[in-house]
Amino acid sequence: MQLTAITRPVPASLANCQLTHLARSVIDVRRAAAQHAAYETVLRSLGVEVVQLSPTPELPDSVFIEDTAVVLPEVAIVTRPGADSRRAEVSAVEQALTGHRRVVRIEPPGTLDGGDVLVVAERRRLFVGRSTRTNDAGIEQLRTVVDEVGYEVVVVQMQDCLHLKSAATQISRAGEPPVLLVNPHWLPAGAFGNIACLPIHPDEPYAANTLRIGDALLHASQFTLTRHILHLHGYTATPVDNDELAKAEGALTCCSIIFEDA
Ligand code: CIR
Repeated sequence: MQLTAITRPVPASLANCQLTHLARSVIDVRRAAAQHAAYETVLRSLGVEVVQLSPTPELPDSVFIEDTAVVLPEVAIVTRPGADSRRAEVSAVEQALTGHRRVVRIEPPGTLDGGDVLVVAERRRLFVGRSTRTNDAGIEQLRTVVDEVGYEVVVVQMQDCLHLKSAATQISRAGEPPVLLVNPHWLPAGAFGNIACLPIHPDEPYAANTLRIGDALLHASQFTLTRHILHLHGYTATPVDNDELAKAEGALTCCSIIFEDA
């Protein structure tokens, strides 16, 4: 199984990024770029083919490429990001995906950010956050597309966080009974039905974003208390530095679109 990750470089304009729940602080763009390069190196070390798109200095949030597409084995959905300033990000991503999948687009008035879509393949279910970025029209368009290929959409109304995947990601290996790492304070009770949920450490509200690649589970290095909880539950997580990109409200999943190539 060959995995491909599409990434995008850290733009010089990163300091002009969208911010919703964080106060603006000084971002060291060179340090962010170094952390991003190290993230790509970790992906390559896991056997992932990294395809980096051309730089787009005029698009401050373009490094957070996850928000521009949802890629399933059967179809790729190119999103219409909820923030106006991010809409121009999608065309290059659509082009890059065209060789790999049938591509469907979210159309106005729908909005959808990829960070709001948590795919639990074992249940053929997409949990979709209704957020400041993702609206009902976007969710309904997504539902129509994925219903045709056998996935159910379950809407989750989060609070106090940007995207659903800020609050929950899957930590179990593909094919195993699913287990999610969650921040329960940002989620309604029972949001994931009977899927097992492991809560993050309450002192680390941003620690629920992990990136599972085969046997490896990547986790932002600053969240040591949650990593200890993961360890106690039998999950060995690999720490990856991303605290500079976190100032732009980005996490680990945001920086790539990862999919299996046919
Ligand atoms: C934004 O607000 O759109 C960016 N500054 C951060 C996007 C993070 N993306 C993600 O969580 N999927």
